[in-house]
Amino acid sequence: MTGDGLFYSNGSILHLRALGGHPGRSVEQGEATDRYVIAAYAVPIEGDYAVTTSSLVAADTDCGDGNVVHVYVNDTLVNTATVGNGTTSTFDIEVGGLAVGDHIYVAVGPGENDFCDSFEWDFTIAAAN
Ligand SMILES: [Ca+2]
Repeated sequence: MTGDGLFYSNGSILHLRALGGHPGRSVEQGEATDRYVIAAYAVPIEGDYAVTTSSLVAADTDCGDGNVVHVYVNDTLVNTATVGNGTTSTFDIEVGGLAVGDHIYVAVGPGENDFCDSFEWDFTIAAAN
């Protein structure tokens, strides 16, 4: 994964890096929708896929309510994990057979607010071909 230093135009610090990031603001904070950071993976070879060895740490324990993780296959939500402030959760899921060009999205959102929502994460998109 590449790409960092993206800053949200309303002054929030939404950004995503290979090993962590920070979501944007929430509906409760006046946004039209909760602002997620999203990693997208295009399936290169038909086969069975899974998200494995996943972890998300809501790393900043100073304040806030933690984070929310959603895993989508194309437009279908297949897994959700809530990660309380200062805790770690997994979001492993076997997503089954996918075709070339299908996408797996892993999205991290703010929950009720984006206060102290810096997170650390890791996961693998595994193919059982
Ligand atoms: Ca939060």
